[in-house]
Amino acid sequence: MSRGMSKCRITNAAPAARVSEATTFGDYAPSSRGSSEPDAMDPAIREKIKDHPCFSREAHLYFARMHLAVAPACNIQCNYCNRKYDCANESRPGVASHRLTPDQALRRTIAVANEVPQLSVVGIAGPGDACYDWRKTKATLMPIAREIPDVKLCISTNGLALPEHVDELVDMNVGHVTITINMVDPKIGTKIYPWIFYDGRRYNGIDASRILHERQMLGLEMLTERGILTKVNSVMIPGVNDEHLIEVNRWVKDRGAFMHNVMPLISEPSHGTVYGLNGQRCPAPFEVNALRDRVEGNTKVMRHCRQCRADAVGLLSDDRAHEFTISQLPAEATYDSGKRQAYRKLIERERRGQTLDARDEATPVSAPSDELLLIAVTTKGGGRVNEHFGHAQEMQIFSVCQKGIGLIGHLKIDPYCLGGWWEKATLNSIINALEGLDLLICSQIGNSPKNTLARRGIRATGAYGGSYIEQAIDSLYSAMLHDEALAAAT
Ligand code: CLF
Ligand code: SF4
Repeated sequence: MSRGMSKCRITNAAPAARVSEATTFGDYAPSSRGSSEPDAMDPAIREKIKDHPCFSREAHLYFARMHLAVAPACNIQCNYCNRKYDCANESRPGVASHRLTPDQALRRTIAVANEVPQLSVVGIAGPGDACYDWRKTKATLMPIAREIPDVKLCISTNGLALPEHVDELVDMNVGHVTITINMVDPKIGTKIYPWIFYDGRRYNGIDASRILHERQMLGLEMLTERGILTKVNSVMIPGVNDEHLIEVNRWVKDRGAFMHNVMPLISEPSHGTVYGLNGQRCPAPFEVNALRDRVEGNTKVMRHCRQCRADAVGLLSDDRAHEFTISQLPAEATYDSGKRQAYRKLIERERRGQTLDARDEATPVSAPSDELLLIAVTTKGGGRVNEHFGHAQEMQIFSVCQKGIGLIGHLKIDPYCLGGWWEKATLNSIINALEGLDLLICSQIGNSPKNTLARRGIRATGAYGGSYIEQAIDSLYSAMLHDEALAAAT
């Protein structure tokens, strides 16, 4: 606890934030989100989110989604999008997806459902717009609903073509919809959207943004009326809509949005987007985090988004898309629910005794201190400390103070331990990326990296392997306050 209110930097959801890009921590103002009492949640909503990895932070520890890249066409132009890449609203630019036919999509879904026990949600998130490319979206979701009735269906859309499909979404039992809403003021929209294609013609400038805005609000209201759970994604574009997203949050909350996901703009010249070519800067991780703090409370705020690709498969932290490419799919497959049902029973036992609400909110800690620490945790999922430092591909970053424990974001890294030998340069990059953190909790760590981290002021411990993450943090934090854990942490 030596550094007390550390000046720490938060990395958050920067999708390509490999440590080699010198992601660091700093300028973090302690979050006010550590409410000690979880919101009372409507049991019907709790039921809807309990196994959706995006709508519940807790569920993302256990459950996986898969995306089907069946909808390449789009009806608007965003200045952060280059059509040779996936839809930047729901995917990581620069990663091309396999475009699937509805038939291939069904075979892929059956293959994944048979092999990935965590699968709970099938979504269509581009590569264009699921509602505009409606014929393919519908032709994909209907047979999946028929053949695999125990998966949840989800789509993501820019909202322009949403209103005319809301009733069909209800009929198809699509329970979760994400709308990307970046503005509620069409003047600001003109800086984001050069044109839209609507009702058989192209609109430019303020007319385009006004129509888009009206359709987005109408679509959101219609979904709310019909009981479909909605999440709003907003791309934070510094100097364009960053402050304005507070207003966006108010509008979408008033229209029933369950969750708001403020995502950082991804913009590099090599992507060939308008913003990339114009030098539009991306928000720093601490800016994203500060904005999320400001909208927290009005709606639930998503902090665990990975801005995943349009063909992603698996836990949000463990993309397995490469195992299910078109060439690997069996010509025919029959759905077998065995693995998934066995896994669900296991997870129900695992979750017993822990309330979903409590783990979705900050967990109050017992320590009587207002000092704040930043902690990196290595995990393979399941909410536990269960990954070796050398094998980790991602670290989850938590803050802990008297108010509670809060997930801040994640840091993507390359594993430095490769089958018995070390990649020294990779290890150094990881250690550099952890600059500003106070603690590292992992299932195991060698003496050499542990000592190197200690020299950089980061105490590392492998003493909590197998524990639940929040319990490990709570124990360590409390023990440190009482000066009892120094031996374990050094
Ligand atoms: Fe896919 Fe989106 Fe449904 Fe999730 S993703 S369509 S709501 S099932 Fe999730 Fe991926 Fe973030 Fe999207 S982590 S980009 S929020
Ligand atoms: Fe690109 Fe998606 Fe915007 Fe369409 S909605 S222009 S695919 S980012």
